Amino acid sequence: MSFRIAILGAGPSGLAQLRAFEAARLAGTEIPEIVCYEKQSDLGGMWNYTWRTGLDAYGEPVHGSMYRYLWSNGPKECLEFADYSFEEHFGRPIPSYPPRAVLRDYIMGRVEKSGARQYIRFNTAVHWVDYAEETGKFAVTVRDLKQDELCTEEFDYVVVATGHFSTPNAPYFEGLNQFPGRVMHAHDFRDACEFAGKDLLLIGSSYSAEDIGTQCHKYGAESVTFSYRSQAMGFDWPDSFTEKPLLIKVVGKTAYFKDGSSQEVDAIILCTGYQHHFPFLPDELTLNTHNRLYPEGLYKGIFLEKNPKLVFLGMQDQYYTFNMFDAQAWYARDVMLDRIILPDETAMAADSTDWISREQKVDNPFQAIDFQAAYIRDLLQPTDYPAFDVEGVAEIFKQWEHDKEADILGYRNKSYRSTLTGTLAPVHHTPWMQAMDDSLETFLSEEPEVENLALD
Ligand code: FAD
Ligand code: NA7
Repeated sequence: MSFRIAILGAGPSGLAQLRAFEAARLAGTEIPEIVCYEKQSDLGGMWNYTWRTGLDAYGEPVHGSMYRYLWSNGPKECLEFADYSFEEHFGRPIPSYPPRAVLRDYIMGRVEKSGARQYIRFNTAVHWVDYAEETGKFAVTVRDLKQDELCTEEFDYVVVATGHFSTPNAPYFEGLNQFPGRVMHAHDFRDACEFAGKDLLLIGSSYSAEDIGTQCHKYGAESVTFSYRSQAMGFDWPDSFTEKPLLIKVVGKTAYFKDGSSQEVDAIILCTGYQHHFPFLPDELTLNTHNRLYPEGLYKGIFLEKNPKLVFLGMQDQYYTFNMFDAQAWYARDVMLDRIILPDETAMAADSTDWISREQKVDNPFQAIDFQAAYIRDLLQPTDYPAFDVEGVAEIFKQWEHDKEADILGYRNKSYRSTLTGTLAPVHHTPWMQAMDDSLETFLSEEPEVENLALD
């Protein structure tokens, strides 16, 4: 086949694109030449843990925002690849909420099985992407980080799969620059043990605040105060947690909130989300959006309407993750293989307007789950991605929401049934609050954890 595709990033989204083409190749279809550029030394994207913060060993921004002791914050049954079940990978059923290393192992397993690794150029950072109207081709400039060499190659399609949870949105609050303790963004948070015995202030009321707050409590923080801009999380928190309206200022170690109350704190963590940031894209090719279910300007949430040969994967706010990236990748593959023909720009914009008006009517998490399920169903319909019960997964997400409301520190002890295999997950040997060791070996062992390793 005479055309070339560049995939930028080898996290779950980029790997989904590689896997989609491999599936077509194995089914006898001739596929284009593919090059996947990945700046890290291995695949897995966000699921690779790094101790580094700031810049990496080569001066590139550190991608990782994950931290030690991170466990899946949703049931694994909701993200299962339709062509590779957890049971197939681990050879037996495993509990519903695995720690990071276990999910990474699962992601790696499908890639190794499919042979997609051969397409990836590791330690290679994408620095610039240009598009030439005259030739209809992209020029992708990358830096080989080990050799410290720039090189440019031409492609017919570019798939941007660089993630959007790496560049912090870090607002300033009066007095932060004089605060006598640690101030950091969630992106740089690595180890909750650092905050044992401390009084913490976390700004934000979404996943990062909830998870970092509960992690710090689990590993010994004295107290956790959340400060919200729009809405409190409203869980039934234990006594050492408080939810306050927005921080107004800090004076010394005292934090002052919008309701006139104040609180002494030792450290401040900005859990204020991330920016979609594409420093390698010129203005006319970039995607400007906040973290939402249907980013504007992307047909099917994938194709840049202004230039649909530029494909974006995984740019949505996410309930569904790995299986949604697959649905997008299979659809994108079929467009690139001319199996699906895109409509003209006006029709694409009209379709997006319709989805965006539906998104605007969403006003609670249950409706958001249904919205994302409908979006995925729409993508799956014309492709040969193996059938999966999208609505069944939505029901698990809704149960998960209820389980969190019932017990924010205990919801990870619950089990759900795989919509692929029909198997109900076994209960983990150690309740999450007592499970201090997040290694793959301990998670997969049959023995309960007896020692409280982290607090020894
Ligand atoms: P990423 O995983 O971010 O991968 C992007 C890849 O692109 C990376 O490998 C990166 O190195 C590479 N890259 C970036 N820029 C360049 C460049 N210029 N040149 C070359 N390569 C580049 N999802 C869940 O389903 N369950 C969870 O429990 C969960 N927890 C999360 C916890 C945290 C703290 C965060 C931040 C996210 C969490 N997520 C979770 C969401 C997670 O982001 C997705 O599961 C998934 O990793 C997104 O895949 P992706 O491939 O789109 O992006
Ligand atoms: P999210 O889900 O995008 O949430 C960002 C939060 O930060 C949200 O509560 C925002 O409040 C809050 N925010 C943003 N800007 C401000 C300012 N200026 N002041 C106060 N609060 C602010 O990001 P997360 O990091 O929680 O989650 C991202 C991913 O990481 C997710 O997939 C997880 O699995 C892990 P708002 O509600 O908009 O008022």
